[in-house]
Amino acid sequence: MHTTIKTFFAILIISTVGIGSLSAQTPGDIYDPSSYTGDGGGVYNPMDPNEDNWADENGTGYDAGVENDEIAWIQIPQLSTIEPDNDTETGGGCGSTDFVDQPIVGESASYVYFDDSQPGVEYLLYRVRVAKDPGNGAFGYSILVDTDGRIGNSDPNSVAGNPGFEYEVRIKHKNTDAFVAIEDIDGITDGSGSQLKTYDLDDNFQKVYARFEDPACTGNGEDPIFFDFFVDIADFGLTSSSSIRLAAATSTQPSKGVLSNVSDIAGIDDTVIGTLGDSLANQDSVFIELINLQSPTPISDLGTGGCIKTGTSDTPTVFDPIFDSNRRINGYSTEPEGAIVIVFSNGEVIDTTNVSSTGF
Ligand SMILES: [Ca+2]
Ligand SMILES: [Ca+2]
Ligand SMILES: [Ca+2]
Ligand SMILES: [Ca+2]
Repeated sequence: MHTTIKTFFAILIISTVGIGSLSAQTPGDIYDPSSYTGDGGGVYNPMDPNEDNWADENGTGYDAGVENDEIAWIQIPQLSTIEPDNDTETGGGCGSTDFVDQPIVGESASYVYFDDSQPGVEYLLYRVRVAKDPGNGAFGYSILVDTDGRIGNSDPNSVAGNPGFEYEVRIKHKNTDAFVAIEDIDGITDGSGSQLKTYDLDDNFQKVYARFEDPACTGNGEDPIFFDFFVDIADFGLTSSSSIRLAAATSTQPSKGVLSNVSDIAGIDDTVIGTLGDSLANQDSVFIELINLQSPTPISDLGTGGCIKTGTSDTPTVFDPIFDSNRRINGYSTEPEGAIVIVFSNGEVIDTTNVSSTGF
């Protein structure tokens, strides 16, 4: 009898290991799923809408040569075609804070998606691609958000160390108090933004095996992974008509916000920072360049079939002459109603308004 039980356990353990190793590294596998059970008593999980623990559209893993996702992720624009490996300020190359991508197949380092499919709640999802699973390591992964359409000198709250981001959505990964949080960082540089909302990491976060990464990291014994995470836009105080611009960054010190200790910025070879003169003279100027690739995009445009708007808007026309005694400035614009008009005087912002059907 004793011998029989030992044999049974031996077979059980071997078979469990076998199943695990077969499925452990299949690209598209949500291998660290969320336990999110939905808002309002439902079971809808925006990161895995069909609840099959697979990120791909078929539930079998990504097809060969593609990342055919169930969610229609939208790429966050990059300054450089390649987000290279080994461009981290802190942390190792091909490591857990090293963003990677694969531009040859059109796959990026960071993504966004808006989901308003459920009544009463509007989700904003983010995805970033890193070279290595951090395990239980303490790292930070953040999306920096501009919500007022201003960055650099045009943002009155721009300061050295934060060129105009109003919010940070950040993952504090696998520490004693891990979370996903929305933080108000307007004018804040030292990572001490005020938390507007925190979510349990087990609920609002999942890990997925990616298919693609920088080829230089292939074969290092580590698999590239996606971090998917999400928030409710009401927790920012935003609505689906609010316009945003986004940049992603990692940190090796997740006790604070990412701007206090950037490891890797998505969409730029960080090793060129400080080597190319004014345009990329420092971290702030890189963020400004990245954000200025984007036009402020309504959140409602970030759903299936949407995109982040790019390019610059037409210069508005001002009715002149303008005298010192004028209290109002009027004009018109070829941009759609609701477009933001910013009025400067000697480089200083003196007022903003919106384009209406009759001008501004
Ligand atoms: Ca799924
Ligand atoms: Ca990188
Ligand atoms: Ca701003
Ligand atoms: Ca980078």
